[in-house]
Amino acid sequence: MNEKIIHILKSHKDFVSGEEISRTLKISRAAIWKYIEDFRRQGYSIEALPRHGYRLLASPDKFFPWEISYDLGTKVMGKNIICRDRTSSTMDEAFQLGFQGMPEGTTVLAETQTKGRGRLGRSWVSPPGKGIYLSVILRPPLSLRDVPRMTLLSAVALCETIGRETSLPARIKWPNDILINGRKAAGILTELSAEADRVNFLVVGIGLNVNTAAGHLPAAATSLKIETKKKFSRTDLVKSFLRSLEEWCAVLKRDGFVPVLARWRELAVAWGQPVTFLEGGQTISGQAMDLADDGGLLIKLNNGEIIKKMAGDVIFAATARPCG
Ligand code: BT5
Repeated sequence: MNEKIIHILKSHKDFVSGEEISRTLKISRAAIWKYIEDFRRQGYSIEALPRHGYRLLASPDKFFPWEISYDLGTKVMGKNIICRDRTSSTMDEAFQLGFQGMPEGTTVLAETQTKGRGRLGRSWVSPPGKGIYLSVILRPPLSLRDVPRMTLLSAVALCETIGRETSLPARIKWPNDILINGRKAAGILTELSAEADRVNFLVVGIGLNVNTAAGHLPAAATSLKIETKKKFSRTDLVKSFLRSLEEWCAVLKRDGFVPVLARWRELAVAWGQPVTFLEGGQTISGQAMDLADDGGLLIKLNNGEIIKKMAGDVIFAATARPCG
């Protein structure tokens, strides 16, 4: 009912009468009033005038399922949305839901995470109310070998979202970072539940620094606000990302990975640049050459040999700044 009432208010630029809401939703006007009071307690600014009805003036800067679902327009992504004020990690919650059989596209969002994680046990700094901490369940018909491609696909969707919504020059750094002007604004984490060679489901996690101040982030990080001096609607960004993810998943289904990889290559930084590659305490120096068709990174060593890496961290020698 929350969703229906907010959507009616949102679809009227001006007042909408209590009578009309009551007629549409078949609930009493007293019940509507109770919902309105509840919304106000949650931070909504709603004007109520006798003989005019209700008018939505402002929505709070907070994740609510009914805010994400308004005008979302997707068929799968974000059809089930769970919003938490605080959680250990949206990955944990999404995994629980995945095991319970929740469908593809189920999305968990949190205002903050107490144990937000990156790869290899690293942590993801998740200041409250400023960033996007999102996990989405995917159930693609993929073999284990092809799973890294979903990280690439998600990176394309997120990078395009940032570009579209902010006009910032967002770029992908292999395999899972989104950089803006050389600093990390977002990271992507893909985890999976699998049996033998069969993927049950994947969880793709997105951490994006939106309105976060520099003092709340690691030194090599940035946020959309730091880059633009402007505040962005986290809800609009989430919606835009879910649409983008759905579109790219449709491309994958229809045309395979070739167009995804092509777009990834266009959006990526580092081609031809000298890099240092870190993996399990080992360091390799060379030149980042290209993306392999399976999502691996091709590195030309100083002796001319070309090797492929499937996991690890890239450091640009030019800046000597680890962005991972
Ligand atoms: C990643 O790991 O970049 C993947 C991050 C995924 C986070 C999302 S948030 C929603 C979902 N729930 C979770 O618990 N996780 C996902 P990795 O490549 O390992 O990078 C981790 C490194 O990024 C850290 O060691 C820090 O150096 C840096 N870092 C941590 N927090 C950051 C932040 N907020 N912004 C930029 N860099 C950060």
